[in-house]
Amino acid sequence: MTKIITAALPYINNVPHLGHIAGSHLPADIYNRFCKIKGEDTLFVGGSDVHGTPSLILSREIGISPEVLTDNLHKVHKKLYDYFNISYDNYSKTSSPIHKKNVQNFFTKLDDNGYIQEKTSIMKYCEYDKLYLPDRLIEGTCPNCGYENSNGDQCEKCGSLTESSSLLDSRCKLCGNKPIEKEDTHLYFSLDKVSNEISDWVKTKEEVFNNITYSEAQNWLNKDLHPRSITRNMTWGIPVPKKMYEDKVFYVWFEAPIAYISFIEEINNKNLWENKNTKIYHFLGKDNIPFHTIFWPGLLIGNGEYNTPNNVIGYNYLTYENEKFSKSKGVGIFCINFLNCDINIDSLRAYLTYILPEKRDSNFNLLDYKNFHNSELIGKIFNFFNRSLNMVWKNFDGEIKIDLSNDLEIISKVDEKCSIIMKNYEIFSFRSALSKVIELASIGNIYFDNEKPWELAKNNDLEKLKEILGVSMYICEKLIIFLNPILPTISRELWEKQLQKKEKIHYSKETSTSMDLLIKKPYPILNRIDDDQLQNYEKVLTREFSLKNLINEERKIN
Ligand code: B3M
Ligand code: ZN
Repeated sequence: MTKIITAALPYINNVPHLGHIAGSHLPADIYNRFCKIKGEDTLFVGGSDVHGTPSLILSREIGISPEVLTDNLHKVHKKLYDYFNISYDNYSKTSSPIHKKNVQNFFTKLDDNGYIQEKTSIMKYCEYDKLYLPDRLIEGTCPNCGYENSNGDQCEKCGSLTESSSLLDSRCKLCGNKPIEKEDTHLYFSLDKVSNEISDWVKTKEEVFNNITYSEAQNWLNKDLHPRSITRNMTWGIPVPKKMYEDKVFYVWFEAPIAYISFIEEINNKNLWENKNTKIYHFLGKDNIPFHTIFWPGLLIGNGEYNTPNNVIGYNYLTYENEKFSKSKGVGIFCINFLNCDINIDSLRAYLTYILPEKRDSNFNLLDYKNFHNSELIGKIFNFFNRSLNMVWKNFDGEIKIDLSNDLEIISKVDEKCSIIMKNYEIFSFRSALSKVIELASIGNIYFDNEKPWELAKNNDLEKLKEILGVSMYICEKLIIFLNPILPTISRELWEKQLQKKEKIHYSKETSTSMDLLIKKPYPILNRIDDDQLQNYEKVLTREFSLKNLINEERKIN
């Protein structure tokens, strides 16, 4: 059995902000790493969503072609996900040749299966810009909630998917003029024809989807699923392989999900997606849920060749100082600034996990980050490592070889906590998994305080001392294993360098009471963050940057 894990494909019209990391890349990465410590086979893919109007407009603004723009911004994105240690097996882009072929074949199959229809309708046309206006270039009042600056494809405020033709009093986003109406013929995917299958499929996910995913999907099913247009009047995109449509490209939301399949094919066999033993997990933010629970399964069902996803793990929003992160409004922390900041990335990942917007929106706050780092990570977890390792080093030259079958009471308490942590990871409750890991460290600290090994050392009761430290190292090992998905660098260093373990980090349910370790001389793992440092982080991280300069820099490097 292989698990395919994906994170939503970021649009390539800016650099990512922390909300993107917390809302898809990081949780997908945590899950991938968790599966690995269970010894499972996974492929984790993602990539840049390069097509669509926003990147086209940006390229015009900067005065370069959309290819040059997105190729270079793609590199910046890739660099940042590497920096955050996102363990992609393939981070690709939707301009890849395999993807183009796959999208065209996917479409042809849908067409052959009778799920594509033509529809002539009145489109918005801007006489000033001489352009049929794609959804993204139209704004107007949302027919659902009345929000005045709603986009033509999805209302930012209520999240409903609108067709631009349904917007009230629409305006051209480029020039602000009112577009005229002009006839044009487009291709539509007959979502209505698969609506029963989609609804049956969503029903099977009642106990599987998290609350936000299930309720968003249900909201959608309660509306009429009608045919959705999948072609656009543009040149930047994947050409439609059908007579009379050669000058049109596919709508980004039609082709982007197919990229998951393409990115698997780039590094493995596409058949993997068709194999009934493969399981598929999509991680994404709230606004992407309808596309992944309705539209995408609809496309897969219509195509007929591929498996539908096993789970869609949707996230709420991360806000920054209580405002929504927004690339366009410049609110929040732009990941590009991390490249000039000496913040410890594992510790930041841990904080993001601690506040992951799983059940509701959550707020990123630097002071809160500092407190978490100092009191939870250092005060509880690393404090326990330090005190245990130091005593092993000082009293036994780093060697602990002992049978712990007399300590089953504490060991079973630890194992019980481990099963709870496993369960939490298993059901994608990563916040709670981390809280339970912190509780496990507290079990260790309380044990240590009660047993007072420093007194045993003073009284030279070495046998008893060894036993207490043996139990402590048992807890340390478990901590390292369960910290690995969240703090991959530190946990690996502890495992390989500090504990000098040869085998990979791996969790096994069976309790093994024999402890046989030879550790290296302990060294400080993480330092506390003080107020000056925090101020400095804030200054660096919220720094404004020019996208144009960034892209020009990137072009120079390459
Ligand atoms: N690019 C939307 C977004 O970045 C879109 C996701 C595609 S996932 C297939 O939020
Ligand atoms: Zn215009």
